[in-house]
Amino acid sequence: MAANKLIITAAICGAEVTKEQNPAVPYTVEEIVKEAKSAVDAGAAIVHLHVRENDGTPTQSKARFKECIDAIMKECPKVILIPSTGGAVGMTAEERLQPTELFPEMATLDCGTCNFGDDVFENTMPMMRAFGQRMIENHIKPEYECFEMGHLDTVLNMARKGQVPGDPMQFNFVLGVPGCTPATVPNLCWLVNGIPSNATWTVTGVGRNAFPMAAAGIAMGGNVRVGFEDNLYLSKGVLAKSNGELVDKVVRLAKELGREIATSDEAREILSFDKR
Ligand code: KMH
Ligand code: ZN
Repeated sequence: MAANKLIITAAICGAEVTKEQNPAVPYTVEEIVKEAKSAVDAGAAIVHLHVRENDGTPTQSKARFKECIDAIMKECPKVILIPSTGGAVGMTAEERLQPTELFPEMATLDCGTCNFGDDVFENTMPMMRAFGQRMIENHIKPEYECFEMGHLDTVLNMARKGQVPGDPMQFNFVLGVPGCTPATVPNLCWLVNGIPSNATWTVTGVGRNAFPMAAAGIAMGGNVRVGFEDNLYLSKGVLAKSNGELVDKVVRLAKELGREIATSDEAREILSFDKR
């Protein structure tokens, strides 16, 4: 039975972290493929994808996404890819939407404006309606990214109005971004209690919250995201050498807590890809 298995997502690159912080952060296509493969080999069913120019500059270029997606799919033909439509802080909606033109199985849809460290990550209602419309038209299953408690209500209202793809919804609760909802178990429980009964969810803990939130997600029957986008350390003061190391730690936690790991095809079943 796939239903109770744990889906691990690896957010291998992100838009904000740099090689100065951890030399293993991937920029080039080859580095991105290597990191994706390390994560998949360790047990990730899904890769959440941002891409960079060779010098590390974040980009939402359709051509760069295509190059990276094609190269990853050659090495990991089964993996589910979730390209980002969040991009980096300050990008326009048109820039951010480019990967949806490649008709991925899934893409992120960010559910509201929020502080993001010293910056503001802008997701106005008109922007979100445009993103929802695009995903409806292109039959892309969104992963609804909630950085704040209020983001959940926002996207549930949009779903009721048919402005974003509806049932069954997949949420990713990203907790612990500086300036957003803190990564605590009560906050996670509040969010999980608010989702529709047929929805699925993932938790992402940022920075030092990565593994405590992973353990909570595993114990609560949800799914887990880890990766360099969210956290660069394997343990206090020890940089992870690869995304695979971070995924492997989640696999170990899951084994200790009695959750089996879902393959990519099992993840497609759990996430109801047939209803896209
Ligand atoms: N880079 C963050 C500002 C997403 O991928 O949809 C936004 C982000 C969300 O990473
Ligand atoms: Zn992202």
